Amino acid sequence: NNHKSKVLWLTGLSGTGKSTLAVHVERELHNLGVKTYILDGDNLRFGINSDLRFSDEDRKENIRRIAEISKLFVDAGIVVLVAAISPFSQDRQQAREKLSEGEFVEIYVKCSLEECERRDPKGLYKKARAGEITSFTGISSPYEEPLNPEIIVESDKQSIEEMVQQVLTYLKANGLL
Ligand code: GGZ
Repeated sequence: NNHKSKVLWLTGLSGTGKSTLAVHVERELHNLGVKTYILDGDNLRFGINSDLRFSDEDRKENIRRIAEISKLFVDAGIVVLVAAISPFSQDRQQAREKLSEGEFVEIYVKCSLEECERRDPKGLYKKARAGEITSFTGISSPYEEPLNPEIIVESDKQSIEEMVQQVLTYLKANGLL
């Protein structure tokens, strides 16, 4: 087992740039010769999680499965980047507890709701405001902010390069790279 394998768990509202940050961090890790795999909540919902919707229960099950899959990849010696809203503290905590100490790095990709709504890349906030989508995170479904994440990046204040460097600096400083 590669001692460097771990999960970088990106949590935050829809439209904060979790997936984008995951792709950019992955690129840097590749350059350092690190094997990685991205588990994107939105993508997994087309395959393994296609039976799940957005009720609290389904989100809980979504996160449980993503955490279990992450663990398999970590066992295989791979650095996993998870990009999922993962709105509930308890579910993120349970994901953390499936892994060993230091193997779970929670990254809060923070961004104001106003800015996420302004970006609205898929028009989902607009639909949520119009009531065409129910249980939408930040509008009609809760997002519980991480109280003690390993890393907080602010995508409405920092550039993508700054956020990537912050993540890499954290990993190096903590002997995880
Ligand atoms: C939140 C929704 C919803 C509702 C569709 N609430 O920004 P996106 O579009 O590309 O990614 C979001 C994705 C959220 O899936 P996750 O698996 O990450 O969610 S969770 O961790 O809460 O289980 C969003 C889209 O799905 N989407 N409907 N109602 N996001």
